[in-house]
Amino acid sequence: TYSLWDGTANVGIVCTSNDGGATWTEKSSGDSRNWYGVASSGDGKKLAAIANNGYIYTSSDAGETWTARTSAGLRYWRYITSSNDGTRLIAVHGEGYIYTSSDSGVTWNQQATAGIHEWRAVAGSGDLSKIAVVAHSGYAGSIYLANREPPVIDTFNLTTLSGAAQSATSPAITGAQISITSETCYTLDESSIATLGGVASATPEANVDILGGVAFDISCVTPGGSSVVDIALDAQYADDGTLRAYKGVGSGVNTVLTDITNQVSFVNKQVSGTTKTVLSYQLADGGDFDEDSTANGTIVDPIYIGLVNDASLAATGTNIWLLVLAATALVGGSSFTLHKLTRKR
Ligand SMILES: [Ca+2]
Repeated sequence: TYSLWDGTANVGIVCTSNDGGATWTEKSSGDSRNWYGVASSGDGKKLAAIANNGYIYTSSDAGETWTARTSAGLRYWRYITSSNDGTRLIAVHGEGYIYTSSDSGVTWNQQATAGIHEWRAVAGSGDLSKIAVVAHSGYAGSIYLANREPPVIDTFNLTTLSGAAQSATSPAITGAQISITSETCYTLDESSIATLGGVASATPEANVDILGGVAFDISCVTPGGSSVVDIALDAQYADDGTLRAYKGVGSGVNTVLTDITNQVSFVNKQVSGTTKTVLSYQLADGGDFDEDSTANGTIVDPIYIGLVNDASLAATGTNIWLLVLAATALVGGSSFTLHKLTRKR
């Protein structure tokens, strides 16, 4: 038997178990709460807990550390459930709407179509594409079923840009295709789309040629939303370890670049029947990569792409990349500095 409550009214703790419930460990969220529900990803790493007359709390390290997610408000939370991968969450409270998150609880969307009810519990399929929610009789009890709308994809071919908007010179950039996928931020503002050239100096690595940049704004239906971006270069690079991604501040030759390669992926895959190198990353309105730095319904994203021009490095890039990964795992916080040093050998 286990004591999950410490005996004091309105004070609770969170406990987790790694062995199917044989032994339990108390986890602190910073201070005790009147917990009402908890949900977990399939691997047990991503947890989300709700407090009565409190906030939603999330953990991405199996309950070691917790973050209060205040954007959904201080409410009489009653139930929370998680998708298998831990990215999607649905939470309900005792006097209002259903709340959903598609980014592991960082941002929340109010779902008003089912109305205001005294919600009690939620169940769903593994990806939470199908859900069932039950309401207590206080506001007319009933069972509600919902199917999640698939994410919206918006695509733009940079070859269709007018000359004035086409400042890059590398065909890999000028012939690229932007594709964004999201349920909340899925509209490319076509008047904002341009390719960027003219970055003549100040690359973080001496042996990197900047192929050019791509600038575009994304409109969101919900402020604070996020979008997955794929930029399919009009080229196929055999070794994705020779590609770099940068954020740029400023313009033209005064642009200051910051290496964000470790926060994106370069993958060769089929795009419209041709294998191309695709740069993929995630943008969030108000997140680190949003140039206006505010959750205002618009994501502003210039990104630059670089190519290591050292032929000997390119030929062995894959092996060096693995060494960098191994070294990074050892040194943790010093990884950025080591990245650059290792690659320059
Ligand atoms: Ca913004």
